[in-house]
Amino acid sequence: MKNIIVQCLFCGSIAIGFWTVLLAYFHYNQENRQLKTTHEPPRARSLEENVYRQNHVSEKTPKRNIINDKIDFSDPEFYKGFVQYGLNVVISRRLGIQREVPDSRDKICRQKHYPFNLPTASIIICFYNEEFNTLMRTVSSVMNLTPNHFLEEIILVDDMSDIDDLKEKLDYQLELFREKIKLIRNKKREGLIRSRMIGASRASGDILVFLDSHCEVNRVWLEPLLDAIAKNHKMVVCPLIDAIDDITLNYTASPLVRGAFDWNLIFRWDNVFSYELDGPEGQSKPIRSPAMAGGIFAIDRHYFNELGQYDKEMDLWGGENVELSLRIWMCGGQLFIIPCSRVGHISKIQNFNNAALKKALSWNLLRVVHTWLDEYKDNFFLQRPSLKYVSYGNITERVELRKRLGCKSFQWYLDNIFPELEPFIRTDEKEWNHFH
Ligand SMILES: *[C@@H]1O[C@H](CO)[C@@H](O)[C@H](O)[C@H]1NC(C)=O
Ligand SMILES: *[C@@H]1O[C@H](CO)[C@@H](O)[C@H](O)[C@H]1NC(C)=O
Ligand SMILES: [Mn+2]
Repeated sequence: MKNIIVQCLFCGSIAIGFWTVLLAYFHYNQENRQLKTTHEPPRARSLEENVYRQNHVSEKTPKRNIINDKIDFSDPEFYKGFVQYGLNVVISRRLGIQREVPDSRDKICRQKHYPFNLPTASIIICFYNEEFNTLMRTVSSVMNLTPNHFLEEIILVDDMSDIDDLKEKLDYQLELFREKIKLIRNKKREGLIRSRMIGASRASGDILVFLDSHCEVNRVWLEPLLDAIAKNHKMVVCPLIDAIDDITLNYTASPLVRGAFDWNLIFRWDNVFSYELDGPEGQSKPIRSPAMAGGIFAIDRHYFNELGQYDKEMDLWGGENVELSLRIWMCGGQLFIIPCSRVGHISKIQNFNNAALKKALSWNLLRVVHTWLDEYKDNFFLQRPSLKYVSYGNITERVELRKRLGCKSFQWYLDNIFPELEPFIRTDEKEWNHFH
């Protein structure tokens, strides 16, 4: 079933063009909507990841029919907006620049108290051609739900968007929040990874908190993150990502999950062992996570620099989350998901025929493989044999960073942090290429 759908999507896009793909997507999407509900992960980065997720994570998801009669799929405004922004702009415009979302925290979390004195935070939000209201809801939810004395600033990094809404209209809107907001406009397209580094270099808060530009934070979202880092500055923490549906924009609480990946180094969500939730902390207990999903996490600013920020030779996006996750664990840090901190995120379907994104992802992953995987790099190449002799630039600096930080081996990471990454090899590159 999966293959048939994916092949239809793939062939359709070549033969009849993007509109067909989009139609097929809605059909597919509606058929599979039940699968995409509560386990909606955090970052659906590509079609192959969606398919992967639906096959690997969703079996346990309770089925819920959420096809909404009120959505007019033939509305040209809806179609145009969906192609441009990857979400339902009709509803987004209706919701406007701020709204309230349901409190998705566990009861135990609601009773927690956090110290009044915590480090301050710089919130860094990078965007590229984001829908105006969606971006503004990200900003306004942070402004509304973050205690003023913890909020050093919000740094918006515009990676050379070319949409009119994001020019004077954005400047005007931001005037309302003036003092706390810095807007940086890149002079050339830098991609997400370098844009985050640009944002971080301009930050002055104690803690850097990275958000995507299509998020809405929940109540008391920041305090649990700051508190965890205040106790251990080498602790890197992620909120639990709730799902904002790309079609209805409804907000749904997510169950506890941990971040993982397979030998393709493609991120996925993984179940949390039930024994980990025993004890008085129950559903509020921080979850040790082998990997982070991507754009949404908090890290001590000095620690981020000490740890070597990001690999600035990486392009656009992809792979940087796995690279940072490995670096954190292998070089003496820790990575946890804090379930009392909740941030909603719209999982957008990616433009799955974009050659530039595909190329950047391979390039980035190869840099991770050659820097961090030691003798296990062969497992990656068994999955992706066509990448074996592909160039990945100069990694000398990253290899030296690894030495300088005295990082442990990938074997150590497998033994201690991610024993569930089985040395099971399945050569399915052909299939993988269909998805891309
Ligand atoms: C989305 O939320 C609204 C308001 O809470 C509700 O009326 C509507 O039925 C929800 N739609 C779906 C598809 O769940
Ligand atoms: C790779 O980069 C390092 C420094 O980052 C430099 O010394 C070296 O010459 C570079 N190697 C090549 C082949 O360009
Ligand atoms: Mn995102």
